[in-house]
Amino acid sequence: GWSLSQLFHVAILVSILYVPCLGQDKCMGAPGIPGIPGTAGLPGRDGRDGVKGDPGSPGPMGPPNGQPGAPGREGPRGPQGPRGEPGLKGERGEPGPEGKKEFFFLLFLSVLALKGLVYKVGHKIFATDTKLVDFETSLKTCQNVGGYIATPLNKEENDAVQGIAMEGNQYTYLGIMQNSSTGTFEYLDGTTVNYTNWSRNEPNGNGKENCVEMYTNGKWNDKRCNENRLTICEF
Ligand SMILES: *[C@@H]1O[C@H](CO)[C@@H](O)[C@H](O)[C@H]1NC(C)=O
Ligand SMILES: *[C@@H]1O[C@H](CO)[C@@H](O)[C@H](O)[C@H]1NC(C)=O
Ligand SMILES: *[C@@H]1O[C@H](CO)[C@@H](O)[C@H](O)[C@H]1NC(C)=O
Ligand SMILES: [Ca+2]
Repeated sequence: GWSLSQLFHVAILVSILYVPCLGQDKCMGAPGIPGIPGTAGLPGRDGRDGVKGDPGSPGPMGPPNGQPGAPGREGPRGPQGPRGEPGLKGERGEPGPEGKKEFFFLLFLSVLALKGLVYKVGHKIFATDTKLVDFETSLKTCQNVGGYIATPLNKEENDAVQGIAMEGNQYTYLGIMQNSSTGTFEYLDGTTVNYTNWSRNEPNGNGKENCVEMYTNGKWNDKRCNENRLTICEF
């Protein structure tokens, strides 16, 4: 049987274990005895490389008569030096194809200007070489000097061409032709004329006079293309 003192000890033990838990839903047990430490784990992986260290101090000076070291790196660009003396003038080059054309054009013009055979109207310059040739030859002469056979597009230009024709007292062919299939008079690029100054009863060629000449009074006449007429070019 239980002695009174044994019961008393049990009561104390029960009160130590349970009284602190009175009124609580859960009750923490008493902490257990710490376990024995585990055995050491496997060694960890190597860490990342550390930052580069400072360069070391220069080594001791080599022995005398040693080899010179390699040249150092190029330094920064220096300031600009003073301007050099100008070089000798080069030989004059051959004129290019355009320059040649321009040269002959200017020569042509200056000779004609002296003779009073050049007229300037707006952006156009009209000039003659004073030669009397057929339509085809006039056309080629003007092309060869970088121009175009005279083609008056308004009264002012017509007056300028007339001035030259009157000065030379010759008729001149214009840059206008009759279209043989349609019968209309066209500029040489094929567009229909939008300015004319036909003489009375002209054109009257009925398709047989495909070129256009200007009289010394400035009026126009349709004419065969093989007559000799004063060449007047425009530029
Ligand atoms: C004549 O006019 C027609 C129609 O506009 C055109 O197709 C033809 O090229 C012209 N001919 C000439 C020689 O200009
Ligand atoms: C005729 O047309 C040309 C362009 O093709 C223009 O320069 C000229 O001023 C025109 N003339 C008239 C009288 O409309
Ligand atoms: C026709 O030409 C003459 C001479 O250049 C000029 O006096 C006249 O005004 C011109 N007519 C027209 C419509 O351009
Ligand atoms: Ca005619």
